[in-house]
Amino acid sequence: DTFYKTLLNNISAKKKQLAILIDPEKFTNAEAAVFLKKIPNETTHLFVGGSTVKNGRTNETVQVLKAETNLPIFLFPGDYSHITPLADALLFLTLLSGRNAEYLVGQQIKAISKLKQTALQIISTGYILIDGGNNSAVSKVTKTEPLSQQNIEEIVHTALAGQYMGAKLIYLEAGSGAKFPVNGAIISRVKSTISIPVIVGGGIKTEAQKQAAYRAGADMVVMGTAFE
Ligand code: 1GP
Repeated sequence: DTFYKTLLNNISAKKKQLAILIDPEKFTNAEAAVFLKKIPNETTHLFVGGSTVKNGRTNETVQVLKAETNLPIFLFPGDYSHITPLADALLFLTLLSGRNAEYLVGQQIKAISKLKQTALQIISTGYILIDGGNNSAVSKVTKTEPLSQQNIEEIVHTALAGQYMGAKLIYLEAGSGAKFPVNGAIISRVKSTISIPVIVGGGIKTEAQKQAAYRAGADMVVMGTAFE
């Protein structure tokens, strides 16, 4: 679990972490080197994933990226079929905001036969979908409703339940391309309540939005659309 330990060490050292999310469906192999030059210098992680990715495309994307960068590559799968052994770690997501058993535990069980053949470091992640003002792909694919940004208590309780269930990370997700990101009041309440790292993503497009998320307590910010 060296990648998780590094993440915790960064937090102890007060180093804010930035993951750039690459959606294999929107990524051109030939432009990998150019893409990697464009992303911010302070990038600490690459996440690879999307809600709908064609068979084999994640594998190919990770392979191309691996040849060009030493940044750790974390899988952020929309479906168990996206898992590839070529990445470094897997965010083993459970969609705690929803009540669809398939995304709470079904996909996770389907993933096991793939994981047996890999050395992927597996990081249990409580994934909480929060309303970002658009009909997110996550919501459509999983057939679940996001939690309202007004209902901070529900979000905080969901995050703490995730921690008690054994999650090593909590991911507050407004959905890719969200109109508005998870607000700072939510991030800071979650951060002050739980004792595991908080990742925040969805709709963060500007430096100011990124800094606001960090100030509120995000240990890691995820940006995708801004660099597509
Ligand atoms: C989506 O949190 C990520 O799963 C990133 O969202 O594409 O809006 O940056 P954006």
